[in-house]
Amino acid sequence: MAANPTTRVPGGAEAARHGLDAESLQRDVLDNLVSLQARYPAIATPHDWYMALSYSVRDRLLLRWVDTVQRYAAADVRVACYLSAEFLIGPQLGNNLLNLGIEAQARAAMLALGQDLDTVIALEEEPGLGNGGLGRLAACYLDSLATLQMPALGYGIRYEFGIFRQAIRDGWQVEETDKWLQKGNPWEIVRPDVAYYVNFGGHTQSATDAEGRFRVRWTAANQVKGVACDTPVPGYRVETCNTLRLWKSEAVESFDLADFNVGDYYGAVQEKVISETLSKVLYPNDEPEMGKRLRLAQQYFFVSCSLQDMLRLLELKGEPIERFADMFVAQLNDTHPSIAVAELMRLLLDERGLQWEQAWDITRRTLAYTNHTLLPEALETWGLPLFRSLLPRPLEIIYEINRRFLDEVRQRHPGDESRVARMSLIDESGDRRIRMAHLATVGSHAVNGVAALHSSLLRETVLRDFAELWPERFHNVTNGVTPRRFLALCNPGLARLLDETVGEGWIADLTRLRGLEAHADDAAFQRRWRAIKHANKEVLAQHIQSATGVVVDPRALFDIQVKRIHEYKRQHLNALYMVALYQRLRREPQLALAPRCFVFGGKAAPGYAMAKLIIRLINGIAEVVNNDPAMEGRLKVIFFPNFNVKSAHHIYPAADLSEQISTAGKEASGTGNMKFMMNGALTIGTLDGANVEIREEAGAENFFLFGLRAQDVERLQREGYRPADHVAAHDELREALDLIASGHFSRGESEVFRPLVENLMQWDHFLALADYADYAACQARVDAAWQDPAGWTRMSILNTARSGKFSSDRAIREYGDRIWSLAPIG
Ligand code: GPU
Repeated sequence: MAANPTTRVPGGAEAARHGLDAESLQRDVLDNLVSLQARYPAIATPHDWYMALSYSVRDRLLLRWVDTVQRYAAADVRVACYLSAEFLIGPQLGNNLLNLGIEAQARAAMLALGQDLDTVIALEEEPGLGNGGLGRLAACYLDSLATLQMPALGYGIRYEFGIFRQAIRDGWQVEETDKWLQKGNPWEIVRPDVAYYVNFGGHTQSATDAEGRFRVRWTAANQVKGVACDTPVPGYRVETCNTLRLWKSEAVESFDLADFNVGDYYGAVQEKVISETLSKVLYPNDEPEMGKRLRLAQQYFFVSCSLQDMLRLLELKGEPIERFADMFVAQLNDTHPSIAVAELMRLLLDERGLQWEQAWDITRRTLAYTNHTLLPEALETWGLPLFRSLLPRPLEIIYEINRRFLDEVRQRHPGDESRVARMSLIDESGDRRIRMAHLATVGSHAVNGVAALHSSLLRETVLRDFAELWPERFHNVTNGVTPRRFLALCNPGLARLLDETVGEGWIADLTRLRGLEAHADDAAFQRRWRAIKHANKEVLAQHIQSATGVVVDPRALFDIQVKRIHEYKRQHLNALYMVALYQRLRREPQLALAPRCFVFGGKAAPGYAMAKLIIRLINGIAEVVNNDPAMEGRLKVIFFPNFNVKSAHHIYPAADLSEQISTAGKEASGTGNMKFMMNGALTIGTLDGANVEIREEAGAENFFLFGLRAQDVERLQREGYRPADHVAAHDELREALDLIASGHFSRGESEVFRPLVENLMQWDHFLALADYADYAACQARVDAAWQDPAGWTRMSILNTARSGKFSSDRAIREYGDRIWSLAPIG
């Protein structure tokens, strides 16, 4: 953890008053051990100690938490609500100690109790409430919102089972249930009194109310209750402690009782089972949509609860409904919460009796939409029959929004019916479907992409017509990651050196890392830099050995690709290169190549066969390479199982090379690329997503660039791409594919990888073969650069020094200034 936190917190009497000193912590841990875990030290399990310490830390957050909530309720300020189906928050204990500045005190307290703090921290179950980048981004943004003391709330779903645990058996991914709540969650406070009802199914009726106004009544077939489960989100060394509010579904008792009374006990239980299923499990698909009924129900459930909660908070603030948009802004994290457009309209029209124009004005001023993908297969749409059966009233509202919107389009472009069809909220080309990205765009005052390139492509392709109609609504906010978790917490060795070199201020102002540049060529500083990296690699080597049994040498170049497994991210391009290297080394054992350790990590969606086959391939290559004596000291291949936030803490700090090799134009931003850069890894990458800006910041000479550009990719695919031509033109590539097809990496079974090889030879949708030659050439430049340690270390230092832009603090300031009109209240 960052150096000497004792200097950053109140000391002596001041600390004792806040209960932040080691002695009072020790006392409370003991108390909690008895009063909450019902255990004495002599019989306490390590997990009991974890719980006792976590409760003690949570207690120390409570005062700030309550104060912060009160401040927001009282102040005439706008609150940012971040609506997201995923929050991949990662383990909490270490992070909360860091942000409170009491890590040293906790260490001393635990030591006095005979416990090792790091061991206790390592026991925390990962709250895996997200799939990958999108969910982790939401968590980084919560950390920055609190640190910048901006009034904010995160709203999402409290999944009982998060993302599955990945095990590897015979080289294949096997999914295991994630029972993260089994031993209890000390960070969560359930609030049975903060609960809302959500309608599903049934029918609507229109009638005139007592005042003679037209009103619609939705008679639901089923109601589900959402109960708030709150997690504190403390800022870094500030008084602010924001809230992550996740909704858990419960059965509505009155429904059960009614059925029970008429004797339908099993019917009542059945009803209960359905409503309690709603927040049971996170859908494990990253990007491709799956069109499942329960998924739509989850989305509507958490959006409706969140909007109802905002309306209740408005009342608590004593503000009239007309002021809703002045008091709240809701950021939609991709289209998953985009049903908010229809639901906010419904609440304002049907429940509050507002007129359409006023309700629409409030809705649009409240909502803003972030797009996270251009991949057509990932753009959410819902078939009308499914949508109607689940959400009849929201569907009517969507029809009316669409009618009014298309009138506007027709007025602007008379006679241009193909434009009307393109822009409609309903896709009428096949079976009729609702286009959620269009709904989100029409219902928002701001739309943004997540990296400069992505935002341009968004304006030029997927949302082109909309950008033409409302150019002023379109923005870019390049993603960022929190330097607290992804540098200070996970890389304590480097954090100490940074403190010493540029001062401790870097943790809350990452641009201060620029101060490292002056030391980039200093031989003594370089030695310390390398020693830290080496120590981090030793730690990762230990974890690799315990997870896979394979021993790796920390002196090798650690070449790492960790992220979800996807064809567009091209783990298979990396795999092809490993096979080629293996072949070269087999043929020419004396070849002067730097020893490399390739490390992969990442989950495949359970239904994504090709991604699972890529995992099998990497493990197949690993098995052959790691057991070949001729490869000893030259080449190692590791598939690190169950990549998650917890294991990420050991992986980013140990990387020499960061693989960011997606097909240009396909990765919206990437955020792993930023975490690697901060920790001093050099990037090998395409001009895709935030790589473009990473290269700009680092300097082209400190980045290994290869591959087709986005416009080349587009042209090649338009003109007809022929993967076989690239194979014919490149012996090494052909031999690598042949070796894979031969069964060499599948214990002689040549059938195993056939679908993968055939797919590449015939289609290669993501142009891995077209980029292969340039990738291999670029890897040769990496090899040469590695042979010069001083030059490499200089580049590594400059990458960290110039990573300031990629702090989520910068990103959140941009959202605050450009999209939310929201200022910190310190
Ligand atoms: N992303 Br859409 C996800 O992780 N899941 C999704 O469902 C969608 C996008 C990612 C993008 O792939 C990645 O490029 C980006 O950095 C991240 O969202 C955060 O913006």
